[in-house]
Amino acid sequence: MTAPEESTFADLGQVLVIIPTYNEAENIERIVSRVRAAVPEVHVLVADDNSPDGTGDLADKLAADDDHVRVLHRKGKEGLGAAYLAGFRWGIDNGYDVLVEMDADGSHQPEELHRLLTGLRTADLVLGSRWVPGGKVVNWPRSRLLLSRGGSTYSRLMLDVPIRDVTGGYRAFRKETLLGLGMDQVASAGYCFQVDLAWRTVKAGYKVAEVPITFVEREHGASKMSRNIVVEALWRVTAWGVRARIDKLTRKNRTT
Ligand SMILES: Nc1nc2c(ncn2[C@@H]2O[C@H](COP(=O)(O)OP(=O)(O)OP(=O)(O)O)[C@@H](O)[C@H]2O)c(=O)[nH]1
Ligand SMILES: [Mg+2]
Repeated sequence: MTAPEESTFADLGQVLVIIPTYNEAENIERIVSRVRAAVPEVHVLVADDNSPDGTGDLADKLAADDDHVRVLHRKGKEGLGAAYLAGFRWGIDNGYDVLVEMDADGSHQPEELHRLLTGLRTADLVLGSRWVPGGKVVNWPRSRLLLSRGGSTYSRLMLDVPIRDVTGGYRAFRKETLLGLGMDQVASAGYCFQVDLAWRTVKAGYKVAEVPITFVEREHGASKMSRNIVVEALWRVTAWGVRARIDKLTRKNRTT
């Protein structure tokens, strides 16, 4: 006889961990089983963009053997942001209360998920953070470290958001936060998707908390990071920041 499943985070409601995938055949089985082992009560949604390497089929096999695993098959590669938005909508429509973002490549360790969920008891959005005390990055070259820290600092100053790791993608949202931040107006698809969501959450007045994580560089599979993605993100964050400053000045002039 198996013991009844112990529910540690029942007070938060039903939790869905969304894992977007594009060519993650080498990683998908391992990451899903790590999530299931780390917090057995959560459900997993793999949001696959019709990966040519067969990730979607592997995910279907996992779903066939485990009723806590589901797969959202999408037409083709549309970027991580679009996959998350589709996953959030699917989760909300299917009655989930907490939506978690997690990469497939092992950078976001399922064994640290309990930290994010614990943080969500007193916050509306919890960010797994590399740049708060206790947070760290394992196996990154200096160039990537500088890029990530620099990108986060630039976004924080430009957009005036009090968050140390604003580009990170290991996050837990309450459903109400996603509904209240104007999810349907988010157009960013790539790297600045995370900055966009965090900024909207702060602007909408929600409480954001950061918990330390150890981010581990991917061991298997290819990176989807490119120079174009970085340039696009930099450009967008700059445009958002400049627009926000102009709006602020215009409002001030109107009232004086
Ligand atoms: N569904 C979907 N998932 C994507 C897409 N692009 C990236 N992903 C997934 O999003 C997650 C993050 O992508 P990564 O390639 O790890 O990006 P990164 O962490 O910035 O870069 P590396 O870790 O260096 O590869 C992974 O699970 C990817 O498979 C996409 O267009 N569609
Ligand atoms: Mg990665």
